Amino acid sequence: MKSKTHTEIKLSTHKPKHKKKKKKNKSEPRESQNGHYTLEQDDLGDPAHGFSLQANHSLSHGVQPLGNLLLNASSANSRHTGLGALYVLTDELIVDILGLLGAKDLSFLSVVSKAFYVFSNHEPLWRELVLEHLKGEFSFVGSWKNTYILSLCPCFPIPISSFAPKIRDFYSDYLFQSWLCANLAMKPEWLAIDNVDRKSKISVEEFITLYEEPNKPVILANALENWPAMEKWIRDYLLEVSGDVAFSAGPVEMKLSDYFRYADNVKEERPLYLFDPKFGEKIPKLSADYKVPDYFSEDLFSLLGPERPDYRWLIIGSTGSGSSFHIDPNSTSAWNAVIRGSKKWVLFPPDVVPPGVHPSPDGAEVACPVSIMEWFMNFYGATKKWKRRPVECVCKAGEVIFVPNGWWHLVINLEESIAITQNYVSRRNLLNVLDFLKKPNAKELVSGTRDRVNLHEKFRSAYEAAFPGSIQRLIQEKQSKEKKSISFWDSVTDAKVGGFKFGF
Ligand SMILES: O=C(O)CCC(=O)C(=O)O
Repeated sequence: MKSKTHTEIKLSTHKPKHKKKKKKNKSEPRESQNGHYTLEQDDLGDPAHGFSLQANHSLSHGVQPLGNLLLNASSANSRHTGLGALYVLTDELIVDILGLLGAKDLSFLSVVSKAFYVFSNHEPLWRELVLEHLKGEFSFVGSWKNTYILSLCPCFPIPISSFAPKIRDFYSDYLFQSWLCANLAMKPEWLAIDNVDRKSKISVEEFITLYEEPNKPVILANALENWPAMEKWIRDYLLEVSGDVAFSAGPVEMKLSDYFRYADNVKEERPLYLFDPKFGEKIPKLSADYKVPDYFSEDLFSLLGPERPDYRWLIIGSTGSGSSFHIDPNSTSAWNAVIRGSKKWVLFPPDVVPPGVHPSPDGAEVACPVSIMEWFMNFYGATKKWKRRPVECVCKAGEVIFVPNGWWHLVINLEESIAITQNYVSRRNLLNVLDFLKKPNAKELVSGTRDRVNLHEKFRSAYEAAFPGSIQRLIQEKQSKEKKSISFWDSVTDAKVGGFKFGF
C-alpha cells in the first residue's frame, strides 16, 4: 500500500443487521423442526434479506449471526458446548489466541469439537500462516488452508473443491460478519450517488483555478487518450513484460502470475492488493506506457532527485479490494488513473472525519473498521444525515480523479482494476507540504523515504535553490488572499474587545 501518514488500527465495531423478509419465494428462511425460521449463510443470496452475495461466494461452515439464536427454541449453541470452559472468551479473543498456533496445532484442534472445527478453520488464521511462512511464494488453491497444506505437501489428498461441512446451531457475530464482508456484493444504493464534477478537456489553467487552488476533487475524462497503456495493459501483456519480477502486495512480494491466480480464486474480507511503488524501476517498459497528464506536470519533489519520497504506484486489485479511509502521505495531492475496471470513491474534505474513523490527535494512527465492506454496511448510511455530504463517484477506465491534499478517501474496486497513481507537490500545495514536513513529530508522520526528519530542510533548500525567493512570495500571496477572504462580519466581530464571532 501507499505509505500513509498514519498506522491503521482495525476495529470491528458493529453487528450486521438482517431484515426479515415478508414474501415467500424460493430461498426463504428454512423452517426448523421446532417451527422456527433461521437465517443461514446460504439464505443471504436472497436480496430480500437486504444483502446480495457475489457470484461464486465462498462456502463456510454454517455459522449464523447471534440474533438467530433467539429464534432457536432449543437454545442449543454448539459454540458453547464445543468450547467447554473457554466459552466465556469472546470470539475475537479466541481467534487471537489461535493465531499464536502453528498449522499442526490448529489441525489437531479442529478435531476436538464442532466449535473448535469452526474456529480453527477460520480462513484469516490460515492466511496469516501462509503469508508468514511462504511470504509471496504460494500458488493459491481454493482456500488459504489448502494453499498452506499443498505448498508443504503437494501430494496431500485434500479435496480442492470448497466443500465444507456445515455445523448446526453455531452462532457468532464475529465469524459471521467476517464471512459476510468477504462475500457481500456492493448494494446498488451504495453506488447510486455520483456528485463529483466531471470535466472533459478543460485547460490546465481552468483545472488550477477551479479545482487545484480551491482543493476540490474532480474527474478528468479524456485525459488518458494517448496512453499506450490503455491499449496494451491486459493481463497477457503485463505477464509477458513482468516475467518473474515480484511486486508488493500488502505484506508480501508476489509474482504477477501468482497474484492473478490468487485474485481469480479468493473471496475474503480484505483481499491482498498489489500496490507497488517501484514498478517503474523494476520494469522501465511500464513507465514508458503512460505520461503524466499535463494538469499534474508540476512535480516539485522531483527536485530531491533520488531522495524524493515514493511517488508513483502500479495498482492491481480484484473485485472488493481497495484502500480503506486514509489521507495521502506528506500532505501531497494525487491523481489516480483507471486503466482497466472501475473504482467507487468516497471522499471527505480535510475538516470532516468520516464516520467510523478515529484518528489519533497527531494523525499518526487511525482506527477504522476492519474492512471497506464493513464500513459500507455499518457507516455509509450515517453519511446521508450529515450536513457535509461526502463526494462520491465511480471512476471508470479512461478517467482520472484528482485527490486534493488532506482529503480522507476510501476506494473499492468494483471489478478487477488496473490503475496508476502519482502523488505530487505543486506550488498550490507547497506551503502545506513544507508545514507538514516541519511538524515536531515528522519522524512518525513523514513517509515513503528513509530520512524523514531532514526531508523538510532538504526540500526547502532544493526549492529555494531552483526558485530563489519564491517561498516568501507564496507566503505573501497566501496572506493577502486570507485577508481578502475575511468577511465583513468577521472583521467587525474580530475587534479586540473580546467579542464573539458568528460562524456562517
Ligand atoms: O485503491 C486505489 O486505487 C486508491 C489508492 C489510494 O487511495 C491512494 O493512492 O491514496
